[in-house]
Amino acid sequence: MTPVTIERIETRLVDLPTIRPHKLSVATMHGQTLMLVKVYCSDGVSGIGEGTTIAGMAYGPESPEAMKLAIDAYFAPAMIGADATRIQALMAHLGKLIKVNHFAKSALETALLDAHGKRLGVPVSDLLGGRRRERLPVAWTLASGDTARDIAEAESMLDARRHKVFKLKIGAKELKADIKHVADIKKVVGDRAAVRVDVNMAWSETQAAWAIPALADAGCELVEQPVASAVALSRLMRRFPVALMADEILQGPESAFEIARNNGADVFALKIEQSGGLFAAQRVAAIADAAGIELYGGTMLEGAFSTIASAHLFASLASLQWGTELFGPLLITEEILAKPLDYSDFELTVPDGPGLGIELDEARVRRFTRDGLIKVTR
Ligand code: MUC
Ligand code: MG
Repeated sequence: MTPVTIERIETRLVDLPTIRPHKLSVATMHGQTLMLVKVYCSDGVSGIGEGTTIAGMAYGPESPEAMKLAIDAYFAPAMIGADATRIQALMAHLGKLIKVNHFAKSALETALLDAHGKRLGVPVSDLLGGRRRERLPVAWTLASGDTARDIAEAESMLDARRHKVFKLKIGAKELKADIKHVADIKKVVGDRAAVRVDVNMAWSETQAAWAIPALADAGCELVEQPVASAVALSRLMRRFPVALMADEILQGPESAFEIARNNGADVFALKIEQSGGLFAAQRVAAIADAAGIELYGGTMLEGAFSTIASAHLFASLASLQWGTELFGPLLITEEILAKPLDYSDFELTVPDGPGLGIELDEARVRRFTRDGLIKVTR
């Protein structure tokens, strides 16, 4: 049998506005940039992957521009001519040639899985062992920076049956102001919705030790990445009646193992990009399961391609105790797919077509593409 090889790789940056400013402790986002990569194979099949981060370089180590450059200059030349069907072997080879660059690796692995699923006529979830669920619960982040506006947004999400779990972004203001913000929102939504917070590493350990009990009293059930240090997070564990979640400190299987070994979190925010791809995220999930750590399907506020790649993985996991936050496409004003995703009844339907099961609306996306396409061929 002639091997199926990679013939051409295209990358592009797509700049899209957000529906409102999205305020995190580290930055305020007004738009989102998707780095889309398309891998063309010798059998005529192609696949699309996405690398997306939050607020340029304010959140993670790779900017969209850096992901694109790394693919154009380093990954693509090493991939052209390689067997497109031996995805794990190819990713292991690339791992030896190129250090870290987790987001770029996740984008490329997604594109290869999308293509291979299309080639075999199966969804990506089948390539990951098969889905255990068709629909995923999806949380929404309230992050307008204004309590009244967040309450109005929560009410409209509940009315539309879109979300009944709300993550509040805190850490930019004084502790007391943040706690009041959380308490005010929880008071209004009551038992109709769960309230969680993400501090994005903004607090010192002593600030966290003071604030977490007050958040628990306010009805908050989960505190995500309150401090920057893994050691400090592990010292905060088991002191409060709320779950503590690791996000930024979770950078793939090795860090997952270290956190687990040090009893460093109750919950992992599992992210395909931060982990270094879908297979790496699958290994993070296995470590969590073995250590008795619970799982939450996280997001980098990605567009449809990385969101749906994540959905295929999350649908295949044995445990997903805290649901997901795969709402990224809903934060963007523009629809980039030929057929929109199904968000309904507080959940997202995992597409069941071949590959990712979604199709890019090329004409639409071209309008938002920065500087045109870059192609790398042999
Ligand atoms: C993060 O820190 O978890 C996820 C949801 C959101 O609003 O921001 C992201 C990143
Ligand atoms: Mg987070």
